[in-house]
Amino acid sequence: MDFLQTAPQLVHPYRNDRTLLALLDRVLPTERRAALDTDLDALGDYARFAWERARRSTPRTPQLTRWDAWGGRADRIELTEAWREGAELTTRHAILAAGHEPHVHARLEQFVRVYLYHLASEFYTCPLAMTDGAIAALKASGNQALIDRALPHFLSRDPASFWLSGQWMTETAGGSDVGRTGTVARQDEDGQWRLYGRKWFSSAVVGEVALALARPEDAVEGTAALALFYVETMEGAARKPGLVIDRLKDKLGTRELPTAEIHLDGLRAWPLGELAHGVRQVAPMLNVTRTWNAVCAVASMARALALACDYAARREAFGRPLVEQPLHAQTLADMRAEFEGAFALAFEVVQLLGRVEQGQAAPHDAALLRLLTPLAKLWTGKLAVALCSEALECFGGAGYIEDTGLPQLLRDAQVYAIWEGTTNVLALDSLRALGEGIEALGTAIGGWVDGSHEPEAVAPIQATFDAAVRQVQALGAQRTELEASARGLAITLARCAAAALLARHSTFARERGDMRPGAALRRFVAHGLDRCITPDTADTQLLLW
Ligand code: MFK
Repeated sequence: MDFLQTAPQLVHPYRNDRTLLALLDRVLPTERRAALDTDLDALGDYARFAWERARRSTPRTPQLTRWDAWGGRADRIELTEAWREGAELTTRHAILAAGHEPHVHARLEQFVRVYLYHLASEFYTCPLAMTDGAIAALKASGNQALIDRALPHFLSRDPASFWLSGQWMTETAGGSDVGRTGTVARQDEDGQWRLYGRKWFSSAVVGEVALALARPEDAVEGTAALALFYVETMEGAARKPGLVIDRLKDKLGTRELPTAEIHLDGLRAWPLGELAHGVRQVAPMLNVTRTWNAVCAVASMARALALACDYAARREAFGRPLVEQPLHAQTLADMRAEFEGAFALAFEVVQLLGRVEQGQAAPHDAALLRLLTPLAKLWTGKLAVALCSEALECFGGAGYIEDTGLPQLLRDAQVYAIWEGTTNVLALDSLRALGEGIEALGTAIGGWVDGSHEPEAVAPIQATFDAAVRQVQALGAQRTELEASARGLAITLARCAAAALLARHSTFARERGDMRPGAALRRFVAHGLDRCITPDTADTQLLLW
């Protein structure tokens, strides 16, 4: 019999995730921690079950049936098993509801559930993120009628009454540049607003609600004239005739997620607020979905790392397990240090969001949240691709074979850098937030590294941050240069923040005898924090063609 390699096993994603356990130990009061434990344990069980189930089944994608046998419009979408379980899992574990409970840890308790559920859900978390974002946008709008109508469904703990919301922004002309939106809002003879147009990337068209950007008829061009509308998509069990599904997208990854091209043909709509400044009104939604994006990117990294580490102990080469090979061990430890930095930053954003929403923010918290949200989204999005790619390599050829489940990790990870604004769009967004944000970040970093036992690791954090601030000041009003350097600047600031958070955590861990976070800090800093570039517009032009 030929040699048979045993497959990697997924260790329990909750009980065996020491980074997650340490965060909960550090932040949550004992009684809240105990109350959460059973729920997280069950989500970890489900994640393992879902991984095993996916290994036993042929991969499936959603199927759209556009017409029935008699020529009538059907627009019926058959979903995968995990998607069919989505509402039940979400409501049973209060994955949305937990985030809106009236206490300061609500967001943390929500996002640790998201972190555990995400991959098992087959990206059902995408419409959950948008629904969570819709809750934020509706609350910010103060539109009590819509709040009373939709929030009880979004926050329901009963699958029978649970609703999902989409976010209909992207069009063929307006992807990142949403200001080019062509969908028109028109009032009928009864004064009812109706939407007409084509939305090009409707993630999760299976939802009952969507928030849609549209230009009121006769409004001028540009972003400021757009309005934000609330729509409902279902009439009982049938999709409303004003919503036509043209086709489902054939994507690189997230294949279980039914992303659709749709037409709006008179779908009834209600404005959230004033009939302008729709992007300003949808911004609370964007900032929430970008936080989901960061946490889910970190969840993909955790999965890739867990499988690579398990395999390193199982797989022997050149007479010993991979984990005992110096270069392989070095590679895994490098990945682990980067993952821990990303985890620390994503969950700091989560906690800041919780404090700000619950009115328990310290003076600089709102400005810090506004800056760290795009930084965390863009850096974790890129890192997830790099780390999943590295993890695949840890399996050699097996990492390239579809039915190991490993290539899907990489294909899916690519979406984090694109969804909810590409890396460059997010880097430019971080420039919007630098004004108050940079001082807030400086103050925060000072607090996070205070009392650290790792002066040699901490010194470069402060030095790199100071140099980045000097670069911002030097570029000042030179907009072209500032924009050209925005990505390098954003990643530098993200890495400085992550390193400082690792320093804070290593201080906590060291006092409890755990030296591993200190090792992660030293290694993360050794990988370098500075990603700033000196923009050279003339050279850039020479290199374009
Ligand atoms: C599992 C993980 C789940 C993740 C969810 C997955 C869902 C996937 C579905 C999608 O990907 S949907 C597509 C997402 N599309 C985008 O994210 C659009 C990317 N483009 C941008 O982010 C642009 O920056 C944006 C359209 C928001 C604005 O561009 P503009 O046209 O240059 O607008 P402008 O004039 O700069 O901003 C308009 C207003 O919004 C300004 O406020 P004022 O009206 O008061 O001046 C901005 O300050 C404000 N604003 C923009 N971004 C903001 C913001 N305010 C707060 N936070 C922000 N992030």
